[in-house]
Amino acid sequence: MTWRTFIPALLFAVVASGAQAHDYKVGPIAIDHPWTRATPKNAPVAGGYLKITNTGTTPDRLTGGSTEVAKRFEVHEMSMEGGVMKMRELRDGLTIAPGATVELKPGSYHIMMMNLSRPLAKGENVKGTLTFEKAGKVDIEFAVEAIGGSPAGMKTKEHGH
Ligand SMILES: [Cu+2]
Repeated sequence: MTWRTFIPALLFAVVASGAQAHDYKVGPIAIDHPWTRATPKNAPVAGGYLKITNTGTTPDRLTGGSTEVAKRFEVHEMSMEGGVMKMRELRDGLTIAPGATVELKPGSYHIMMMNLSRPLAKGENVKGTLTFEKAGKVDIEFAVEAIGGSPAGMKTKEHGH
């Protein structure tokens, strides 16, 4: 690689990594890398994943939000019950203790975008908001990653509601 090609390659790498890691702040709440997965045609739901850190001194709660692609937005918990993976909506929201980081990820806590109005395509960004009980509302964007393996199929099946 000559210097003529090296410089553009370096710039591209910086831009690419900038797009990968995106974060947001609202009050003492820090949000890291919201992402979701591309969905097959006519998929009714998509999961939303991100890391939330509470840098404050009092607990806060993720109580809801919205996205531009779904009518409903729910905060879900996934857990093993008697050897079966179950999901349920956290109607009181997800508590983030002071100093704690909670990761919403496949197989664990997640955001459920329900009644999708269109399929999600890899590489696009989906605009949304998150609402915290104390810190308030924050605009975010979910980066759409490739269609996953089993979790995507599993979600479709388990979210027949
Ligand atoms: Cu769910």
